[in-house]
Amino acid sequence: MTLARQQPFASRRARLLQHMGDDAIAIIGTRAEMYRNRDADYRFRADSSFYYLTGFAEPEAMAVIQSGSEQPYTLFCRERNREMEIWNGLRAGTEGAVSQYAADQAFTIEQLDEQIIALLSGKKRLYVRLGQDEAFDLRIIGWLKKIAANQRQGGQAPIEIIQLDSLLDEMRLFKDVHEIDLMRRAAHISAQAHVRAMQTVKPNMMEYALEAEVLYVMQKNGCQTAYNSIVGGGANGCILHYVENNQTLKDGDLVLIDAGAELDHYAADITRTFPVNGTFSPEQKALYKLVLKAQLAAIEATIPGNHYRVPHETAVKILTTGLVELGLLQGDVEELIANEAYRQFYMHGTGHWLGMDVHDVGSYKLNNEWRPYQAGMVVTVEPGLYIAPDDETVEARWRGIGIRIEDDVLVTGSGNEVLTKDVPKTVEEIEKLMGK
Ligand SMILES: [Mn+2]
Repeated sequence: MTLARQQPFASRRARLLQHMGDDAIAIIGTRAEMYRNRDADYRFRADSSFYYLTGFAEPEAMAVIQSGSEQPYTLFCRERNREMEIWNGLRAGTEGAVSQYAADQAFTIEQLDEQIIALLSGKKRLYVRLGQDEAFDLRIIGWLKKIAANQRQGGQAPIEIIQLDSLLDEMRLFKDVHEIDLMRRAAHISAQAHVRAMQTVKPNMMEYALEAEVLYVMQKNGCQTAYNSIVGGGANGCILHYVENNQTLKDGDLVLIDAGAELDHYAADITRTFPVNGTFSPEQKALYKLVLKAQLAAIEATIPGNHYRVPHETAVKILTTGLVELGLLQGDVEELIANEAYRQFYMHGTGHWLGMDVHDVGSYKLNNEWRPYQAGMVVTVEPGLYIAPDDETVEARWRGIGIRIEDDVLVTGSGNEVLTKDVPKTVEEIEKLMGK
């Protein structure tokens, strides 16, 4: 990373410092590599909030940000080590932490315990992430004890300890221009991946083979998957978190793909459902059009002025009305909504915040009320219908159909922008793309 690329991270650190106020210090780390089995590691991925503030993607690092100092940003990281770098790749080291990552000063991660005492002493407020990593919680307590033991030598431990995530989550909820640019690109690459899946699917293909087509586009464009992909044919589409992806895709079934790319720590999250043989059956088409109608209306409701839950309420109303019209539910629509009868077929919410994490941080309520949409928020809109294969309350022809349609929506000052618009979703567009 060059210093110029540090600009978005530096401005986030400056904003965090403003929120923290005087005499405050924040400490945030990113974990070590994790073993997958024996001596093979999982691919490392930096902690989202740590990366958000630092742009530093190596394992085993700790950022300390303090107000009222000439050197507000200290980075602790792994030191350079010729032998380790030959085996495991280059490291920035303490010198790179300053020259490439704009740290005001840097120490090795091994020096953390000795250096942190001086940094903490005299600060009134300590912002940390508590309750997620017990070893780290204990380490903080150890530091505080050490300062307390030095009181007669003038040591002053912080008086208040505050959850750092309460500040960072709120900052991360509102995407800056740098983040929006990355999310647009992640969304576009993910859309292309879904297009490829529609173009390559064939009856008797394995679900994992179709998954490979999706992953191919992501990886070819420099992305990872943001989460484990769901590729479910037929009734597997009714299993909300189906990830086995090891069954045969059958002629006449739909396939549901929920897959999104992660580009430079930013996620996309798209679901499309389409016929394995390229043509929707009448029942599939009826349910699909209903889900699409609900999704389009929910997207339209994802605008400033509406609160978080309006798109969900909009989708539930349309789905319930449609289910009554198709004969899958019987009774009065208002009553079916009030007693949540629709949950037999639609049992999840209509969306979630999206950003560095696929289920991104940020509160959904303020003062116990659903919060309003505001410019810079990104949310998924993903209604679905899932008719269980053994549901004897409906005619046999509906059973085993699972449909979800999901797009990523950026709320703007005047409305919204669908980031994932480059993958088709009407029946006509899909059938045309699939060559029918
Ligand atoms: Mn989602």
